[in-house]
Amino acid sequence: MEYKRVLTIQDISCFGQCSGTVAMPIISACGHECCIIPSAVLSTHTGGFEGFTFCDLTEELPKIMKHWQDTDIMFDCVYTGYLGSVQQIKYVAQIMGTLLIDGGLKIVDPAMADNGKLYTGFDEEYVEAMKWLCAQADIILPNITEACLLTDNEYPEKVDQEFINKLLSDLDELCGGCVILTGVSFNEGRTGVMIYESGFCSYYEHDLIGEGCHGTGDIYASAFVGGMMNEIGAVNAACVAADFTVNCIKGTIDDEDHWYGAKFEPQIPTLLEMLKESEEEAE
Ligand code: PXL
Repeated sequence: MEYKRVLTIQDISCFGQCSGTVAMPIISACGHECCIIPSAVLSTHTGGFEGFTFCDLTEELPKIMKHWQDTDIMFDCVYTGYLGSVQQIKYVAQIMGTLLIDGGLKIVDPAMADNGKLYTGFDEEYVEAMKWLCAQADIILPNITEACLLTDNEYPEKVDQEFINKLLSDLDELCGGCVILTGVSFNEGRTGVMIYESGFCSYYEHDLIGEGCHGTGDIYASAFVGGMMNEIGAVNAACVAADFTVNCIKGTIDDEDHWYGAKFEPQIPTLLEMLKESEEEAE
């Protein structure tokens, strides 16, 4: 396995196990250098805490990019998560165009909504900008809510195969690369991930545990990026990331005091085992 250099661009929520504080340890544990451009620093994430602090770092983005450009610091992959504004999305596109090596991978998690609702602070203009960024990506990782927003489909109470096919085809039209659609549930107590790549579709179903934990989208996307950097392919990376995320939720769900995030750290050894197995199979 080649050692890769990944750049993640997203916020650092200092407490709450999401975004940057999840991406860096997981990608590093997968064996790769993980650098960050923090888009903002918050005292906690916005999902359930009151009175959190927020320090916007938008205008740092082009400055950091310029310094790295002058220093010849380049990346094998840029992975973006939660971004705070339309201006940040524009800067991210510039960074991808400037700091990625030839053939480098653009992975966009359009982290902006869940359970039929946009996160606090996002609006229609932001959704339009995210559509524009996804159109430039090699791989996008929306959940069903984000996928509906990106394709102007109404968020359904329940999905069926026909709706998922339409959503995937609309997403393919938007992105043209690989689509990893998460939270696709056809059966009670089960959920899964759809992987759509070069006209082929695969579905990986797994247990649905509880009502979902905060930050699990970031855990999933980070493990997926780790898998892609280990060159196990999008389908294997999507399956390994799903199993890892389920393990993280299982290890957290009984601890009521840990409502704000998922305990991913104790599961890292199993992630590495699953990656190793996948790598060996891929050889
Ligand atoms: O996990 C997504 C996320 C990331 N960063 C911040 C958030 C959220 C979700 O609410 O509030 C600041």
